[in-house]
Amino acid sequence: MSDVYTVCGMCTVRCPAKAEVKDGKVVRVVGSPHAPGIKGSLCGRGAAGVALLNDAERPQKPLIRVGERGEGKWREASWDEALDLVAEKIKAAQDQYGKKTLLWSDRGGPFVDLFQSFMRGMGSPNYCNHDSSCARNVQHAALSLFGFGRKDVVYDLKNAKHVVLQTRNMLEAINVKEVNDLLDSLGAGGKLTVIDVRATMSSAKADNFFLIRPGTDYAFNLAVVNALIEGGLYDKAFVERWVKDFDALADFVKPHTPEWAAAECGVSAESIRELAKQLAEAAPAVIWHPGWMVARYNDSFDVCRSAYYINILLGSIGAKGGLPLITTPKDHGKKGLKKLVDLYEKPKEPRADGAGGLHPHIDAGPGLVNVAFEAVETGNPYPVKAYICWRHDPLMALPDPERQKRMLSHLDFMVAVTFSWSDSAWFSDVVLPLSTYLERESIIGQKNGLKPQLFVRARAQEPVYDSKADWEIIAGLAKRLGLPELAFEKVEDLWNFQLEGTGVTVDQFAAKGFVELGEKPLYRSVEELAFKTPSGKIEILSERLKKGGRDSLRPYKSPASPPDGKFRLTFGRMGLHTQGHTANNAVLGALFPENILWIHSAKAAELGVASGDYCEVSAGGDVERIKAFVTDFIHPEAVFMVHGFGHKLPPESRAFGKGAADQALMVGGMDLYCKTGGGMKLQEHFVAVKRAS
Ligand SMILES: Nc1nc2c(c(=O)[nH]1)N[C@H]1C(S)=C(S)[C@@H](COP(=O)(O)OP(=O)(O)OC[C@H]3O[C@@H](n4cnc5c(=O)[nH]c(N)nc54)[C@H](O)[C@@H]3O)O[C@H]1N2
Ligand SMILES: Nc1nc2c(c(=O)[nH]1)N[C@H]1C(S)=C(S)[C@@H](COP(=O)(O)OP(=O)(O)OC[C@H]3O[C@@H](n4cnc5c(=O)[nH]c(N)nc54)[C@H](O)[C@@H]3O)O[C@H]1N2
Ligand code: SF4
Ligand SMILES: [Mo]
Repeated sequence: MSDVYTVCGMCTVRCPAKAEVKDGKVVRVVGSPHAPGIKGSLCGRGAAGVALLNDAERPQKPLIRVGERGEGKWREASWDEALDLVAEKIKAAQDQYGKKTLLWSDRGGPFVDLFQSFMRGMGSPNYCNHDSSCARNVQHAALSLFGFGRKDVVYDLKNAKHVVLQTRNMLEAINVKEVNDLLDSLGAGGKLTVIDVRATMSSAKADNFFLIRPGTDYAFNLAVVNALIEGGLYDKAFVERWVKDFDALADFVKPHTPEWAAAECGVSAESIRELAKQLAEAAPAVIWHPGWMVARYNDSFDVCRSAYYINILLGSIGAKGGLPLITTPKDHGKKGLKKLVDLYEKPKEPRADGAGGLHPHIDAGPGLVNVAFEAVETGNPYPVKAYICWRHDPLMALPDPERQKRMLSHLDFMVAVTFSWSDSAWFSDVVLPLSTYLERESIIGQKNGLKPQLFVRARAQEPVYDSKADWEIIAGLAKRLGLPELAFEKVEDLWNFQLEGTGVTVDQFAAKGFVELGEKPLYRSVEELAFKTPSGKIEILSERLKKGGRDSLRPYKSPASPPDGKFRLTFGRMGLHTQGHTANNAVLGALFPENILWIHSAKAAELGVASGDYCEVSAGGDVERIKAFVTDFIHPEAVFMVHGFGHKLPPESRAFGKGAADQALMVGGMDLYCKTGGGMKLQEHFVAVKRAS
């Protein structure tokens, strides 16, 4: 038996892991014993990763479409033939429509440097990731206030004295280190407040739990800001030194008293005031989590901004136990990775989605993939004809798959790179099978926390099927498309390129899978912490938003209650599944085979629905079948389901037909996104529910 230190790949968090290998096969995967926050254990999904390896229900060879798009008729091809075809199609589209006609989308994360450099090399500005359906609103909220992004601060959960989770279910929407750190803080006497539309594992551990009316979080937060300011409970020294336009905020929240919010949210005014008091007592070691999956409402961007106002007023920005600033290798006297993306010049042409150009307040980095799809459909601002869909399943992850298929039908060519079947791969012209994370290496990633580190995924065993690693596929394409710089023959050559100048060598990763670039966690003092805004301060009235013609302090608008007989569709995670790609996992699917519909007991009684009954949930012509879970612990206006079910792909026999697809009920959802924050509005949909016959 031997150990290979690697990185879990069962979700996007990528926890440090150890694969135990016997006779060249991985037999077990556990958490890295060397990473303190991991404590040697992965989550259930991580532990089930081995089931992926021998799963015959994943694409095993490159496939080329022979029937109509989406019909599911394929022929197997060699890698040479498939890569030749992909290169030829990309070239043909670029010859006809120009370089910028090439679109890319992926799932973001620490290993995208390779992909971004490929797109730069190809001369197209249209690199996108999934984030308009995830964290764009919170990213733009951070950019607007601080001038830096959401990941430039750390959530110092371990040292926090009071954590507030709002639209966050940390104990089920798992990041192993975060979960461990939160539990450590609670063990040491820290307080937890949870604000949700239903009870969760997180609320079960909470000191305060507020079950609020769906979509009223902005009102709740404005009332907390009001209570902090009017009650003189805020950190005056911090505000004086670091906050520009505090008076504008104080004026703005004047009418938004806890009494006012009580009527909106269904939470008593006293409990809002009491919460403000508790937070002030724990300040600055307070984290009001600004959110992660915040592509939900018309005003989700304002919710994120207002969560940051509270952290600002409590002085927790830059504070230990609050939201301290990340450090870079430079802060520790070291040098970071050499970037592949710097191999090529940034394409000068404007992005098809307008990010950073037509819409200057929108971060051009990952753009807005849903808006790029509009360009595919309309040819505006220019034709987008070739699409590389890499580790992304938009037909599951963006709303209204039928509409998306109509949009994507305007493409000349689409290729999916994936390790599992997905609706989007099924709709492509070519499917390139990626090796599972246990069978492939990654490029080296850099994590800039309190103590920065470099980390890498090692190959724990050879591929079971005819699949390849990301870097091998990119190298194959690069060779064919005139980018010799990316046509690495060996992964060590790629790693050595990245490590140049860092003083770190490839062999140093074997012992732990990561190399730390600092002696100890570094808390930079607020004085060193330069806000990257024009004024160098936290800007309540944002110059960045003004440039895009957007207001900073937007009035609260009460969300519509569902029309009679309808419910607001809400969704989220559970501990044993990742998005849409684990429903067919042999182990995880057996443990939790289908999602269920949470519905309030009073409403269920009106509909004659009992727990365990099958229901039909419908909207805009789509009908989904799902089992009911009747409970008092959800707001009566909402129904809730875990995302990622309702698969209907023939090769996925275990997941086929089980549960409901929330995204299919979001008919018209491709047109709903926040023009200020960039996030989609996935919870602005009402559904009808009835007992299935
Ligand atoms: N097990 C597991 N863990 C994961 C993932 C996974 O797929 N599976 N995915 C990862 C990813 S990509 C992300 S983005 C994160 C997401 O992490 P989270 O955002 O924490 O997870 P969710 O479950 O999507 O949503 C959290 C909660 O928001 C609640 N909610 C819905 N509407 C409202 C509302 O109007 N107000 C309030 N206050 N609450 C509301 C839901 O009931 C849910 O409990 O999880 C990450 N971790
Ligand atoms: N209706 C609705 N829509 C949602 C959500 C929701 O809760 N409800 N959640 C939103 C959120 S928070 C997010 S983050 C997105 C997620 O959306 P996606 O990013 O699309 O989700 P994943 O399932 O993580 O990955 C997509 C595909 O990539 C493949 N894959 C997974 N890992 C890898 C890998 O390492 N490499 C490669 N090449 N392929 C891989 C999977 O097999 C899967 O087919 O969806 C968003 N959309
Ligand atoms: S949170 Fe779980 S599935 Fe995600 S990387 Fe960590 S162990 Fe793997
Ligand atoms: Mo996400």
